[in-house]
Amino acid sequence: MGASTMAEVASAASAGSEAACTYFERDIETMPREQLAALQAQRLRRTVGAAHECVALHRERLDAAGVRPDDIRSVDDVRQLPFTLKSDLRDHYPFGLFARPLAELARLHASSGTTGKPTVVGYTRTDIETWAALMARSFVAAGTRRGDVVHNAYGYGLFTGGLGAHYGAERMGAVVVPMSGGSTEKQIALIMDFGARVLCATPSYALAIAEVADAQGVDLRSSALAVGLFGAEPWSDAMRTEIEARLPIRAVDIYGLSEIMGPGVACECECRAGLHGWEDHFLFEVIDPDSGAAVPEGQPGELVITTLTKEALPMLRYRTRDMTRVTTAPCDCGRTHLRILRITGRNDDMLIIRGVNLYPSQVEAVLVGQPRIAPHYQLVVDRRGSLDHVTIEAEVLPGVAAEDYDAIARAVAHHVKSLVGISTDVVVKPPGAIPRSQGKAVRVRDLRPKGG
Ligand code: DLL
Repeated sequence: MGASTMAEVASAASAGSEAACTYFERDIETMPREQLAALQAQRLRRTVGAAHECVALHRERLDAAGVRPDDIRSVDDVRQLPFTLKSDLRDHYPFGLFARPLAELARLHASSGTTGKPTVVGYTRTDIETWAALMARSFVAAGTRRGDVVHNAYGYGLFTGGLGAHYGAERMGAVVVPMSGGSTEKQIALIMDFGARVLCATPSYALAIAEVADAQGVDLRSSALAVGLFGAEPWSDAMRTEIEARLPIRAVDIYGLSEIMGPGVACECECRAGLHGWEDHFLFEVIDPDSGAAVPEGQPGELVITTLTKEALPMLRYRTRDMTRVTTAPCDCGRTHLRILRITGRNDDMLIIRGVNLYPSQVEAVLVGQPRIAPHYQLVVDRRGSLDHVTIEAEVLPGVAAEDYDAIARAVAHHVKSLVGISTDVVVKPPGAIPRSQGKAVRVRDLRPKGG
């Protein structure tokens, strides 16, 4: 960060200002879009060149498609490039897509899927520095200021959440508490004792923290907490409202994935009108997941990301499987980088129930905020005859009488039918019956026969 931007962050902090327009790297974050596109084109050409030169899989595919790095002249030329899939990483486990020899790397992370080998990602020292700067940018956009105590409850380890948030918070001048997930009672004591102003956690774990605090009689509403950077799993606006009712926090959405970098690929600013995708380092596209064709701006589709500066693991048109919409319309914060609207869910998590597409987050939006229902739920999917069927397992708030469960279940089924358009069974359970997460919540239990 240049001296001038450091001074900007510092002055906002010392004035105790709530200024909506504080940047980490003002010139880049507010760069005119034509200039941004020119920078992207130049970086894209370089990335394609490195991928072609150093990664056999990319070279084979680029050659087969007849694309040479010199053919890349504008950002639109990205459409000539072949897609990269998660299975490509698995098929070339562990290091087959790396563009640098292992000895030139500074760090490895990995994410374990539900099946098969983990996906391994690598970073050079420069990659780690870029990641820290983009996370720092995200922290500042979200409302974190120098000197804030950042309580980091993202898991440390192979998961990118913990270390990604850690380095970013340090980079922008915050004081990090490297808590990781779990030990919820201790988390609460330290949030109170250390005066944390910023909480980093999955949204489901933030709620679990609030719930345990209530049970312990600790009033987190009187804590110094003010900002939450929540991500790593889909969550609804209803969940945001619920978290903000239980914690004295402005809940901000942060997005990322290990294959592209980790947290900090995109983050909401204080306007909270979509997540700014950091376009000087990534090229974002939204495509029709079936045809692969670009969808018009503002239309829903699958997010595809090309890295523009990654050294160790350049990614060409990575199919994220995340469904969203984007807008390049100006944001009130002054940042020019496009905004990704809330991720509705992963393509893989979409259920097709008697012909109707259903994401768990749609059920969440109906469930959360219903009277007498707690914000914890799971969807159980099974097959009845040739049809898929969903049972919603929901949980009541403490103090609800057991004889009311049936009436509550009928009311929930009715709301889901009228708002989402599918018939479900609803099973209402007593408080605490739905498992709580310390990281990414498990929202779907799929009992359908495999391969069918
Ligand atoms: O979850 C990185 C991360 C850590 C992001 C902490 C934000 C905060 P992975 O484990 O590789 O990386 O999982 C990436 O999680 O493709 C999405 O499906 C989902 N995801 C991440 N952030 C969000 C979000 C991290 N804000 C996968 N909203 C992604 C919805 C999200 N889904």
